[in-house]
Amino acid sequence: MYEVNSIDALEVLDSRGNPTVQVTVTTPVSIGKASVPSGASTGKREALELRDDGERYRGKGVLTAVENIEEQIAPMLIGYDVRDQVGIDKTMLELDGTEDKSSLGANSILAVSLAVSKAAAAAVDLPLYVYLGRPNDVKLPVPFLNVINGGEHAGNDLDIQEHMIAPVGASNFSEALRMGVEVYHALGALLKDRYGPVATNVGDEGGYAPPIDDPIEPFELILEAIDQLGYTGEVKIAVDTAASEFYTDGLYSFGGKELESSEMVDFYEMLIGKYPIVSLEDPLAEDDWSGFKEITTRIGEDVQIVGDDIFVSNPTIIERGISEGVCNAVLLKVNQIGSLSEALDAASLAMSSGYGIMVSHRSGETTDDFIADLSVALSCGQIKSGAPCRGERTVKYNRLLEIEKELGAFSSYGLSKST
Ligand code: 2PG
Ligand code: MG
Repeated sequence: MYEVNSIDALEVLDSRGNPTVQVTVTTPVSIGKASVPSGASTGKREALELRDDGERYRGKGVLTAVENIEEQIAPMLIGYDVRDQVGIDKTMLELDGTEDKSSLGANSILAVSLAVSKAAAAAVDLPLYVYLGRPNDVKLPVPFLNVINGGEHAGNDLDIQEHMIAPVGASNFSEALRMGVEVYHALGALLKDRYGPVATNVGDEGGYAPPIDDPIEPFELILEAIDQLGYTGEVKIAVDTAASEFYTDGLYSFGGKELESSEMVDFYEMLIGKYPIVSLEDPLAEDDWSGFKEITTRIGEDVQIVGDDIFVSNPTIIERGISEGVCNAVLLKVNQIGSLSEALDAASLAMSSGYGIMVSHRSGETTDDFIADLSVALSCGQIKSGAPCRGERTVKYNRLLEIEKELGAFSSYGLSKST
């Protein structure tokens, strides 16, 4: 009843019009379908996303990954019990045999891994967030909504990649989403008023991409939108700088200047003093471990410092971070590590060490809503899935609305205790 009957793979498109892998796993009683996302500002140590190269789809095709699933992974897994997630993932990792999953491709392995978990949840007739989670502790996450895009995700001159709002003062998820959406639209009106309609064009993650280059201006605009609606103190601000993207030879090319690591930390110290900022992700570059250590020591008590490119959701690297006192939270992206079991290991490690966890989408997404259930299963209290705009982003937030309704009085909302 629970054995894998078939595994089918298909090349489909992501939100940027690039190919990605979709997998359907069937058992005699269930179907699980999953597709994998893809990043633009990727960490160097992420598991390898296998692309075909050549002319087709400008080298971005994934037919080799599809073939690897159908010809190597599927024959190996037919007959396995889908409830044995760890065993299935381990079998795929052994078949791949490389550190970075470069033989089969992390996109092949992850697509199967996620589809297996969905087929298992359906087979035992449980919602995915219950199947993956802890039934006596269900928390709906604070949505970190990306409202202004920059960096690699937008065609403007902002160096900071993501300016987000976090409705931490809401009493439940649906209220948080509503408040966030209202701020998003108020901000859109402000931008249109000040810079013309072109300023409301959106970037890869659905946040506005206005023609601004001053790194401070987005914070002023966001704060104005929050205050205008009377949400002062209830809706806070968060940042993903993605600083690896502008770091060369030990210097940060930021806001038209060349800054040393500690000058970047000075900038953040000023920023958190002036604006209601609760979280700073990748404030420094992935190779600047001493800078990360400095920022965690200097302001880690006052603000969440999230490691994305520096940790790449990899338990071994997170372990090093924990032992060196680097960051106090982990960004969790399932495709950075390439299998569900390893992503869950990364989450357990972070949790047991008092580190926060923010479950995250990628800038190239699909309409798969897996991460919504994952965030509730982990009860980690935080998710970022881009702006409340564009279907591949809102599908995750909409799934959380469904989960909240389903849980009724059994759910709680908000940041977890460690954050
Ligand atoms: C990030 C992500 C998602 P990308 O840096 O956190 O917002 O971007 O998927 O391009 O790495
Ligand atoms: Mg990031």
